[in-house]
Amino acid sequence: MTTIDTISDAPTTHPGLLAWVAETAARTTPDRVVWIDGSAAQHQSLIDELVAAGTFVKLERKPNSYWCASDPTDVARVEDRTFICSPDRADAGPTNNWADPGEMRATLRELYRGSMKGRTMYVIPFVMGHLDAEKPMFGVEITDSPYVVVSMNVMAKTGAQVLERMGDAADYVPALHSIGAPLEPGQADVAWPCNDTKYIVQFPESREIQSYGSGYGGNALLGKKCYSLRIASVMARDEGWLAEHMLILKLTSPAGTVKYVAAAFPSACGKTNLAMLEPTVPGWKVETLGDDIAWMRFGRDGRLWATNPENGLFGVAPGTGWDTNPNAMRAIAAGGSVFTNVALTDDGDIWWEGMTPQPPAHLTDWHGEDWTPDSGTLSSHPNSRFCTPIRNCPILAEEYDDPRGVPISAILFGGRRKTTIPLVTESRDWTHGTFMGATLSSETTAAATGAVGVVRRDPMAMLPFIGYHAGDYFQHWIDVGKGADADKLPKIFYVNWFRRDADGGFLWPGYGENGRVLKWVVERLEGTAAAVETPIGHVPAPGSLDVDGLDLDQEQLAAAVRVDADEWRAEIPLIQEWFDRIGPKTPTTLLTELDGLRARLGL
Ligand code: GTP
Ligand code: SPV
Ligand code: MN
Repeated sequence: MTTIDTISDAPTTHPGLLAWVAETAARTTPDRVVWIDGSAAQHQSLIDELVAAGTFVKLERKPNSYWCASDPTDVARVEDRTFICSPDRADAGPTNNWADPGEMRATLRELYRGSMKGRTMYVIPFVMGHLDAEKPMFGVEITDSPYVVVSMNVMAKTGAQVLERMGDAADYVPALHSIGAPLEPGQADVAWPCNDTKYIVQFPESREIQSYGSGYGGNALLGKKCYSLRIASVMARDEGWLAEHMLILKLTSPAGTVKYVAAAFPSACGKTNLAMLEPTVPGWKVETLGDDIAWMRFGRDGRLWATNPENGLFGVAPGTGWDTNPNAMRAIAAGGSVFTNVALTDDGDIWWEGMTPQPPAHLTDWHGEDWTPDSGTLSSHPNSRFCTPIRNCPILAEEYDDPRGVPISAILFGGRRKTTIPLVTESRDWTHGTFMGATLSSETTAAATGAVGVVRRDPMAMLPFIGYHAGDYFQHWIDVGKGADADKLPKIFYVNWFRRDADGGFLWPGYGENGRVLKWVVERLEGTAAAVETPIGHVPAPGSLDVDGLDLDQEQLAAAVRVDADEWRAEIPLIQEWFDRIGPKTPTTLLTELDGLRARLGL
């Protein structure tokens, strides 16, 4: 093996970065090192290589777009293989996997030894958020996966512009990724190389990320969940801001009043759909700022301002159709997308369950097998994804590119619950809203490996993404509220689009009709909509939710918004159990909220 000269060809003189790249190349022993420059030409040449390797299939029916199937074992985030390696185990808290950082580093060091043999090591300088932010959030991902490079080029700002801005001294988050599939000389490659051993590791104190064995989404595109949520949540705690699993949307009323709303729903529970909503209520308009991550800081005006650190959409494919999310359909039609684990049509397009009411007569499914509507299997994996530049979104708000972000008026928390949780509930104040977020529950989805449909607490939709102790995270939310002017804080609401009737059908039609709930939220902010006080908060008074033109009988609507005291009484022990699990760090204010709820329910 020859030693690669990583220094003389490098497009930077940043000494720390050069040292890290040299050290990583020496350990992982790739055949060559390529610096990502962010150019269209380099992006295209990587795509061409992926096509030649059989990883990508060029789509005939979408401009510059590609189909790709992962290894069937590498289809989602692996929460059981995700670690928060703080020096003190207590700092990771009861909701994260922990390992001693020294031991974890040693384990990974061995795994990375020679792990890029026969492959190219790519160095991706990137920035999450604005390049012209007061303190740009730099990262550098090293990876041996060209799929990851192409996806990172879509999801973040990458390349020469970032290196230039970093100069010789900027701090950055080093994010090392290897698929763990070295190639011996002459060994044939596979379309999706990966390793059965997987580690997704955050070192929060030193702001480092190391990932091994998976090429998929949040496991491998390290700027996304690993940096912008797990590491950033720790930065946010230290610096007094919030890094959240939230969409950001701009809502304009028929009168022209603009409100910005952020909403946290767990993975595969509706953020992308709400962010791109086409409201059915006449005159209301939604524009998109972000569909997955919000960073929120207080402005000089005392309001909470949100930015979306991402540059692309990594959206759930199934269920996305012209009737549910036409703006996502337009975004993917505009080109420049990578589709992973969806089905291929015979004429070189993509399809997935829910795209059209009638499936095509024949498809190639995500396993590469022939598929017909009679196959009795899903053509696309439930967590199949489209990766698309956010600029493709036809309703992208002009403020998207403003480094200051937008001032948030309302925060929605929501989950996927068949029972108990009403369509919409308004909190009394920030602390009560924090209680709603802290006790948020949802049925698990295919976005992570493991059982689907199991109810679990997913606080602020951040369970898999809080980079520290969940009790401290709750306290941070409370402190953020305490330090602020109450009148300027966003109002907090709890929503549930997924309540079911006795036959298992959705009580609420969802999607574009959710604009009716947004309208009620705005009218509550403005003090014009009526609400009923209940033990759990304020819910729409009869007649206050605009259901004009909606084909929904009164009984069904009542069932969607109903607060069922028995269901809530059954929920109390689950909340208690959850706080017991969080332990002594559960803020007393949240325990007091729980006591209050108990009393109001007559317990
Ligand atoms: P992540 O990207 O994993 O964080 O997911 P997300 O929160 O952005 O979820 P997304 O909007 O992609 O929706 C996930 C699934 O929920 C899709 O299959 C949607 O079709 C479905 N969904 C979204 N909104 C609604 C709704 O209002 N009602 C119903 N019934 N389903 C919805
Ligand atoms: C999620 O699971 O919340 C996602 C997809 O947004 S991933 O990038 O894989 O984390
Ligand atoms: Mn997400």
